[in-house]
Amino acid sequence: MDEPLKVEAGVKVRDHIDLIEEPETFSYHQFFHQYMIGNSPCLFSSKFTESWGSRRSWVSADNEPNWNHLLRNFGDAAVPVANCDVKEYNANPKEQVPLREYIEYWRECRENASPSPRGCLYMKDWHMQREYPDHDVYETPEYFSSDWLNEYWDAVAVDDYRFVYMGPAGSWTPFHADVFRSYSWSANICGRKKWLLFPPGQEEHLRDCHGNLPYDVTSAALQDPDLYPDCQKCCPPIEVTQEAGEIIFVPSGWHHQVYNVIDTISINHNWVNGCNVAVMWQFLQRELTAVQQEIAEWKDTMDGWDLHCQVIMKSCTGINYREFYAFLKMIAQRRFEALETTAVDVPAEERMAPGPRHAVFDLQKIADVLSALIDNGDFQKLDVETLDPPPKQLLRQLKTAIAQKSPA
Ligand SMILES: O=C(O)CCC(=O)C(=O)O
Ligand SMILES: [Fe+2]
Repeated sequence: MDEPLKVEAGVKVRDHIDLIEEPETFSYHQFFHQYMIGNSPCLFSSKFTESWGSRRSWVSADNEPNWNHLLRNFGDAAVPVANCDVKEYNANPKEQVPLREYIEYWRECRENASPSPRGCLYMKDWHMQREYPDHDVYETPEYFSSDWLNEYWDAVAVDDYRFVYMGPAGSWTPFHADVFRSYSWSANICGRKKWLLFPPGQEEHLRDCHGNLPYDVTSAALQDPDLYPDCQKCCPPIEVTQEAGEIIFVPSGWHHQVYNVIDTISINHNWVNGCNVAVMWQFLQRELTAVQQEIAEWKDTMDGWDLHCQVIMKSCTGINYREFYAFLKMIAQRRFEALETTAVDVPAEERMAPGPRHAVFDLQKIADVLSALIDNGDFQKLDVETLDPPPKQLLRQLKTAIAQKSPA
């Protein structure tokens, strides 16, 4: 079926989602409103990655991974490798191996053209950027630059949400939604991926008779109404093919399953900002509820049950309510500082540009979520007056700054 042409210059529809073709004519403002606020997926053409070092040095003339370059530069790095043939809960078990060893395996797979006895191995979630910050590999496009998640984790700890993936044809990532229900962008350095995307809420129809989400949405078991009673209600996924050099934007809370159609290397970031921090907060509340249900039987007999729930939440989810407060506080304080050095009389269309001009919008979104946090009964049980500053004081500061800096 022919897909309609979009009216906007430089935007086409391909595989039912927008393909943004021209960096020159696509503004941050457009991405902000249409895709981040709209929570709608899109693809960016390979023109957006043309200047990246990795698009040249990580790829050989025949568009295959440049093994020798990778070995020379990163051969000793310890990288996480998942076994796609083994299901552990709803993911694959991982082990750390030197990249050199993984590339050896990959080359053997190709030469033998038959499945390896070691299974289908997929190198994923390697924090390459953190380990090799000085290599000229890629630049984060401006569209994805309002990134509170990496801003916070860079500042407080040795952690980040910037990853490299490499895998042979047939390697894949099981059905999931991203950490904290963040956005993700993923750029193919070489290769081709097939994405199955489900709008938020559709996954509810994919729960089995015990309430669990599937590991593989293409499994024949989903057609069995005794096992998956609501599966027929689920809309078919949006199936997107992403070619070399293209970047896909996966919005918040969209479940997805991903295949490497041919040998593929990709770079991906997860990020949260003022457009989806409320989605993250909703997710954290659901995570806490799940922990509370899990240990409900000890609620009346255990000292410090609420604190205990927070400890479990931190270990399962990676963050708890106090840390979420610390996250909001740090971003707020950085925006206060930015505003002290920025003029406010900028034209409206520039106010949403990345950087400090985003600050008033960011403060407003932090204030909205902080109000909800302050009103939350589970948060109130956590000795919040000992936080520095106490949450209500931070909220007052936010409101004052917003009132002063908002254009009349
Ligand atoms: O490329 C993959 O295998 C998975 C990537 C993914 O899930 C993401 O970027 O959110
Ligand atoms: Fe993902």
